[in-house]
Amino acid sequence: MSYVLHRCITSAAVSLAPSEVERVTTNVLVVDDEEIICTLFAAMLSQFGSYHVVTTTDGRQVMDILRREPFHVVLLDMSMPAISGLDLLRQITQAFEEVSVIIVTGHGSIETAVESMQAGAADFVAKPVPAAVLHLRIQQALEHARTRRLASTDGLTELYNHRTLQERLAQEIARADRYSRPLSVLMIDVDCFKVYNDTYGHPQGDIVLQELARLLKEMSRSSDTVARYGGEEFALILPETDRVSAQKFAERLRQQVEGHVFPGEKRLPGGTLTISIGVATHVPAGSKEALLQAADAALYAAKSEGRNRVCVAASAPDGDQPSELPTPPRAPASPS
Ligand code: GH3
Ligand code: MG
Ligand code: MG
Repeated sequence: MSYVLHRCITSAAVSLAPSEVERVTTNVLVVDDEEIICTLFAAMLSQFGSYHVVTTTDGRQVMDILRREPFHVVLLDMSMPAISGLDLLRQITQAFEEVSVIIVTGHGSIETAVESMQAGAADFVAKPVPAAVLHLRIQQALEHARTRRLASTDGLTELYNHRTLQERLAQEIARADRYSRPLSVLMIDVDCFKVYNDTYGHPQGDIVLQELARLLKEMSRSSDTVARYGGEEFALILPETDRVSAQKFAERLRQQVEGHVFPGEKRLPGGTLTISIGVATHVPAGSKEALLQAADAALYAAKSEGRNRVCVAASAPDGDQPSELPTPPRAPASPS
């Protein structure tokens, strides 16, 4: 059998550090073409706190397993017959940035270690590895991932923060230019949010921002970047999305928020909480700043035209004017 589930949830055998206590169970996927190593690692981890271990001897199954179930850590063998450990590592880190991959190999060299760390591995350990060291390295990788998550996300909404938005946008623009693919950006601002805060207080306003963030995330594709730009402003990066599709998607978002019942919204102007959205589409070789500026100008237009509406930036690469809006559909949101 190449895909085995080892449930290693035991009572804590060691005293747990705070970050370990927070995480009730750590899901670990062990990938090694030798069945004995898989069994050994599962047995080793069963000694320490709560690990839920799944093993596979077939590297080609890894991406499917990761799509089916969330894992915190992958222990990845470097040399397997069916697939290169390095290729698999790249695939995992690209598709699942929240997963920490620890490379485990019997043929460790400095070059391989460097190469795998450059490809996004969280750590590199040589076989044979004592159980206590394996446990420690996993805990360090988790702590590192937690720090990275804190640095890249916004504390209130848990969306990406402004810095991550800028980094992602630069990457997506480079990708769009390299492959001549469409790319759009939405700038979103809550309408009359000051009134809401003045009426119910900031803590209640915070709850609305969290709820709104959840809606935005829920309606986006897993390949979209959903970020809090600042205050009550959000920004979305939509790869593979041209101007017309971005406009349709923005209109769907606007309607969803308008229809959603937020607590106390009756006392807002219009009796419901709404958002305004500016849409801009990347022009080949255009800059990140120009794209954000265009989306911001469109948002400003949406505000001045009365709020609770979508405005599209004037410049478009193909000169194709968006037509009247029948609603949806972009492709449905895929689970992230
Ligand atoms: P407009 O329709 O023109 O956007 O009006 P507005 O009232 O939303 O805009 P304005 O810029 O006047 O006010 C923004 C409000 O958003 C005021 C500010 O206190 C609130 N805000 C910004 N960040 C937060 C936050 O983190 N939590 C809460 N509760 N409120 C916030
Ligand atoms: Mg506002
Ligand atoms: Mg604002």
